[in-house]
Order: sequence, then C-alpha cells, then structure tokens
Amino acid sequence: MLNGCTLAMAKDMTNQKQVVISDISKWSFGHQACVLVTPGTQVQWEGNFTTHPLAGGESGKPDPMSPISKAMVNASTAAALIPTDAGKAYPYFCSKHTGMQGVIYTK
Ligand SMILES: [Cu+2]
Repeated sequence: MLNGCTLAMAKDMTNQKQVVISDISKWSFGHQACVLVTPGTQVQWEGNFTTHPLAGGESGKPDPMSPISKAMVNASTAAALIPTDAGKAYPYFCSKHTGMQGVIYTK
C-alpha cells in the first residue's frame, strides 16, 4: 500500500487525454485519490493550494524529483505532466494534512 492506494484500487482513467482530480478537499478515498492514467497524460488538480499545498512523494516525505513536485500551480489549479514510462506509481499528498494523499499510476 502506497499513500493509501493499491493499483487494484485505482480508478481507470486511461481513456482520458487530460485527467482532472477535482476538489482536493475530497482527496480522501472513494473519490479520485488513486487513479490509473495513460503514460504522458497531463493530470490537473483543482482546489485551494494555499490551505492544501500539493507535494509529490510518499505522504510526509516530499520528493523533489517527482513530476508532481514540479506541478505548475496557478491559483486554483495545479498541473503535472506524468512521464511516459509505463507501470510507474507517482504518489502525492497535501503537505499540511498528510492524510490527504493518493497515487497516480501509469498503465
Ligand atoms: Cu490539506
């Protein structure tokens, strides 16, 4: 289990060119925390990044090399380009509330 996710739990969004994870206050499970995307997809989070700063990495351990750490934050959206490698896991979390977490998996 990584950031509360397993690949089996991930919502399959591989049919979408751009994946939007809406309302980060619901990063909790049952929403869109664990998703499976096509490699090279742009993933966009929506929410308040002042109160919920987005960080890439295992929850509580920011990873500066993560593409999610390099997300372009612009007011209420943050966009990250997920690399083209298949079979990877890119965990992310809120640096103020580490229980807000998830994983972007690539197919
Ligand atoms: Cu938060």
